[in-house]
Amino acid sequence: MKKVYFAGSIRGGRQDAELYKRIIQHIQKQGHVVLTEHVGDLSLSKTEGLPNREVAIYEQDTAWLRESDVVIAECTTPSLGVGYEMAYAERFGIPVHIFYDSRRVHLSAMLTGDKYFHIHRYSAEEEIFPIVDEILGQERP
Ligand code: 6IA
Repeated sequence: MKKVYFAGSIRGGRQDAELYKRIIQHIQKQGHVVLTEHVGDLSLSKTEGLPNREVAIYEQDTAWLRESDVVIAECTTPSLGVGYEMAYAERFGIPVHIFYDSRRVHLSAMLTGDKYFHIHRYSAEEEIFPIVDEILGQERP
C-alpha cells in the first residue's frame, strides 16, 4: 500500500477534473491511499474558498507531500500550485511522475528539463492506467 499525493489543477482550471477523478479512483481500486482525493471532487469550484483557509490548505498539503511515497501529477492543464508541489516534492526526495496529453499541451521546459522528474506523455487516456500500476508496483529506492 502506497500513500499517493495526486496533484491536479484547481485554480489553474477545472476542465480535467473528471480525468483526475478517474485516475484517483483507479489508484484507490489497487488498494493505495490517495491523500488528495478532493482534487477529483467535481463540486470543487475554482472560485470558492475563504482567504483565511488558505494557510491551512498550504500547511496540510505540504505535510501530505512530505509523508507521501510518490507524487502523481496530471499536468495537461497548467497550474501554479501543481508546479509548486512538484518542486516541493523534489526538495524532499519524493519521486514525482508527471502525466500530460501531448496532443493538447507543450509542457514547460522547467519540467521537461528537470531530470529529477519522470515524465509520461500520452495521447489516449487508457495509456495512463498501466503506467500508474507500474509506478505503484515499484519499490521505493
Ligand atoms: O494553483 P492551483 O489551485 O491549480 O493548484 C492545485 C494544486 O494545489 C492541487 O494539486 C492541490 O493539491 C493544491 N490545492 C490548491 N487548492 C487547494 C484546496 N482548496 N484544497 C486542497 N488543495 C489545494 C483551494 C480552495 C478551493 C475551494 C479553490
